[in-house]
Amino acid sequence: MSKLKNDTLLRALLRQPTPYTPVWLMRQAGRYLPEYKETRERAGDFMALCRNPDLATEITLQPLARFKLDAAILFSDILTIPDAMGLGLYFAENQGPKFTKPLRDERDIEQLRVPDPGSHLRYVMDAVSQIKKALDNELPLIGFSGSPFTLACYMIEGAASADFIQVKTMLYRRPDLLHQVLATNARAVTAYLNAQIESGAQVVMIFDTWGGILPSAAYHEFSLHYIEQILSNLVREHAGSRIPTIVFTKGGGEYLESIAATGCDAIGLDWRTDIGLARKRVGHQVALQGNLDPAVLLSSPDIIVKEVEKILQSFGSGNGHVFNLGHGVMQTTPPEHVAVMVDAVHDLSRNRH
Ligand code: 1CP
Repeated sequence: MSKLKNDTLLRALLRQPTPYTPVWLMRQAGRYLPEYKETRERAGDFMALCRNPDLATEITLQPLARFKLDAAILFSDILTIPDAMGLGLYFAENQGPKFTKPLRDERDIEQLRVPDPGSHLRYVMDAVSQIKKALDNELPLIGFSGSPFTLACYMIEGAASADFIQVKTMLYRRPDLLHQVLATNARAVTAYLNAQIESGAQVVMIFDTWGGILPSAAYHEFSLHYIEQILSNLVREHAGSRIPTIVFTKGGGEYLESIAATGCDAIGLDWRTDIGLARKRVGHQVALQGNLDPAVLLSSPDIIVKEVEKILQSFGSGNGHVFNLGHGVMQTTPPEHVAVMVDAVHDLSRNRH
């Protein structure tokens, strides 16, 4: 038995009965909140926030003070792993993430090592422990990592990209080299997530933001295969509780059956997939998380309520749904609209359980 006061997220992820549909938002802490911008200003830059457990805790709690969310998510970033591998992460103002030493040739790849989560990534584990303590068993804490392929995209390009041409070029010209990066990343992600679980994360989510850019066969070979490897090496039970896992591949709607077969507990759906059809395909195997189009939150309260209702209706009655957006909250989202969404999910889902 969990001592959590609100365990609806854990129960829904394990497809157990809940009184209502739990809800949280990808990127629920971030630049759409004025209090986030204020704290970030104080810290100087984004990585300074991640590296300081007091500030990471403060920011994790900010959306929980405003909205009746059913989960907290660690405030950090997926790129902490490549940074700990020595690639030199930095954020240029309004330009997204960059690396000073991206993987440029075979030698760089040969030198790549799995970072020890207890030393190079100690600051993340300290943040997890401190957030867990601050939550005081009110809500579950979600830990996360990028997928090996999504991390490789940034490590090889050296920055965000619209088309990931260098990664794809390596995939076709030197698949052996890309596999070498992915195998190292998979070991790094496994150690990182297991350390987050040891530090107190009660759910873990793998963000495969860029798996959807690949052709189907390449998706299975270069992305899903490594996710499956991670899942089979994760600690699935800690302190007497099952640790549910969520896999989110943006653009992965075609692959639901093969994602479900990896052994994850839940699949995160982006906004393109019909959640009712997804449930028919894999709902007997896994829970589903999603999948309101983040742009709906730019509309108006009455439209938001209608769109929430459509998703709840499409999923239908019963267990196994965690409400979320189909991708991260947009920066221009009015915070009041998030409150409308969260309250609508709770109010409109009670008679479906
Ligand atoms: O203040 C700022 O300027 C930094 C903006 C920011 C924030 C708020 C970045 C830089 N990362 C984050 C936090 C973050 N990143 C969280 C926090 C927890 C939460 O509240 O949900 C999480 C889960 C992430 C994960 C992440 N980082 C992903 C996967 C999820 C997704 O959105 O697809 C990816 C791809 C990144 C890389 C990254 N970090 C930051 C940016 C702007 C980006 C995207 C770069 C790109 O466009 O390719």
